[in-house]
Amino acid sequence: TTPQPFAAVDLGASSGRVMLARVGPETLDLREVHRFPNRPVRVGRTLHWDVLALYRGVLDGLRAAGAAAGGRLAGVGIDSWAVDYGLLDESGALLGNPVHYRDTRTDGAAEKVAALLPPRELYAATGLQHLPFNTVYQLVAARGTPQLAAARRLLMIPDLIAYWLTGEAGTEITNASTTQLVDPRTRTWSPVVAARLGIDLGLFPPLRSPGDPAGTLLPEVLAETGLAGPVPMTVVGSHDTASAVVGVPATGDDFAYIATGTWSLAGLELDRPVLTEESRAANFTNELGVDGTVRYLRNIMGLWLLQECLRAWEAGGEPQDLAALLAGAADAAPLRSVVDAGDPAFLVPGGMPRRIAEACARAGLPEPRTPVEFTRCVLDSLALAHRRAVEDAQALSGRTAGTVHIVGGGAHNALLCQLTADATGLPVVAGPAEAAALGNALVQARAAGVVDGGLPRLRALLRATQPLRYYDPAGDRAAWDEAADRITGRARTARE
Ligand code: LFR
Repeated sequence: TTPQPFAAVDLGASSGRVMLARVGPETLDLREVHRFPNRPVRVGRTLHWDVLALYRGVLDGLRAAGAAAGGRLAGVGIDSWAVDYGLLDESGALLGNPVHYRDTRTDGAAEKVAALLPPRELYAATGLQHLPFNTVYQLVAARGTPQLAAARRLLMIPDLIAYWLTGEAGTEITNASTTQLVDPRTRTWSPVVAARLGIDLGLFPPLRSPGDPAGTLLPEVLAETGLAGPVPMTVVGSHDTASAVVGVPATGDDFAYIATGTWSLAGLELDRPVLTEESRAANFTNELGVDGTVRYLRNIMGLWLLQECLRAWEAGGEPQDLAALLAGAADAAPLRSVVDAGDPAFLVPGGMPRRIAEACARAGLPEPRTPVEFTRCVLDSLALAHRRAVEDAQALSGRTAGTVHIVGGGAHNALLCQLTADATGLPVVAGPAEAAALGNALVQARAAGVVDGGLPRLRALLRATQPLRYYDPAGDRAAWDEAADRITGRARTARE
């Protein structure tokens, strides 16, 4: 059988891309056909996503994918970051631009939610880690606004784009699980949580699962993109992290994964959620994965820390070359200055070098001064946070991990991969960097009958076709242990 062409749309917080995957029973070839920036826009006080620019990028990308595939696509799937949404009025028109999860409108919302439903109960019912921007906090923050009052429908970002492409509305389950309104045991809405928080579940169109059909591209979309119809859309793990975990090239189940990009999402794949009080205290999440799995993980600030430093240096008239910084950081003194990369204080944009330096000073550590020192500080801190998440996930779930897989953009960052191996004391397998797009394409190809089997079979295809890099733990164990203790102690004091 000849390989079939699938377009995987993957929208990240800093860029969107459309990839063309040619998939056959034994082949998987991925190529980027279009990449476009995702630049949030502040209007007044509110930070928005520029969702029409993203949609235009998707259309341009589908046109490029079609051109590269000879005008015909076997399918389209879309994934993006989680938690954010657009509101539609009665006619299906979008009511305002979706608000960015890093917007500060959710300040104080957690207290309001806690007054309605204590955090322990909320965790026992949904298994979701506390992130200040979870959809429930956004909805509580939006309460009383004319926009929410006028809304007849709520669509998560990938579901919104899919609605524009096909005219059909649904709520994809892996992404729905990040709203904090889903019970991970039943994998459906929790009416109790919604009722206690006064959230109308009727706003959400029906739930659907990866592999389900998602309609066909509208005639206007075919005209815009030059594609020959019909082009089916398939529901994929529309939360990018869910697709990225499909794209982890693991064998067996003795592994941890770290999906790195703007965030580091570090944890384990489980077949049932862990809803204990210890798990809540450790801020682990039970997001839903593809094929009935649970993504048991913790959010870590990720390469956002470095991206924001780069942005600050550029704005200050001292733009830096990333490759040179990484080369310098590899030779810089290790573990000199470290911060808690899980600290939500780093969530909002702006002034990152200063905030990192202040955090070091508060901990009695030397403040980084040069861009190279900041880079080393960020990477050491991320490696420590990776170690902590991998260890905690095992302790809390009773499962073990003999290997750490790093997928996503950070898989290209050799220093980060090596430091993660050193910090965890475990072998690291790095790649694929485009795990989310690959997971997206594989779920489509399986639904189309091009490949068959469960996640192990899809992962075997990844191992056979994608270049991977291997890092063995090295470095000074005692120094990592000591730094880890210091950070853990500090995080504990901060929580108390
Ligand atoms: C990664 C990600 C994370 C989610 C964050 C916000 O791109 O989807 O999984 O916590 O973005 O949506």
